[in-house]
Amino acid sequence: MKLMMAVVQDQDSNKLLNALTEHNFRVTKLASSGGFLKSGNTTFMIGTEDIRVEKALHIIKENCQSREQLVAPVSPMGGNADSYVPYPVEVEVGGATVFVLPVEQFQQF
Ligand code: 2BA
Repeated sequence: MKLMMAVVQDQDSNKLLNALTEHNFRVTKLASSGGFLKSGNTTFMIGTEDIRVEKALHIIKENCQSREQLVAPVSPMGGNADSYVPYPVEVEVGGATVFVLPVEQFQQF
């Protein structure tokens, strides 16, 4: 068994949740935030059999798109003004960041 953890953008989360449950994946959806942008994203925990990992990856890829997002500048506030960029910078946020972990034990009570 594997535990998949997929970090996706909030805009894609409902579509992805519906697609995963339609294909009988069991899913837990968590509200999360990215350390870099410090804005909200969504993390899915998906526990599944090894042979279904590729199918889940395919569904995630199909339902999550990458987008440009603006990073607002942070005032230096007494820090080093040389590296301060006074205008918003665009970064490309990926469709999904997925970790696939082995599960040692799975119990339900
Ligand atoms: P954030 O940490 O808010 O990062 C959002 C986007 O900002 C990233 O998109 C990347 O394009 C950029 N970025 C992040 N750190 C950067 C840095 N040090 N310098 C320059 N640009 C940087 P993605 O790579 O697609 O990541 C989207 C979200 O997935 C991340 O949001 C974070 O929540 C999660 N994530 C990505 N890699 C991770 C990792 N290795 N471990 C845990 N979470 C991760």
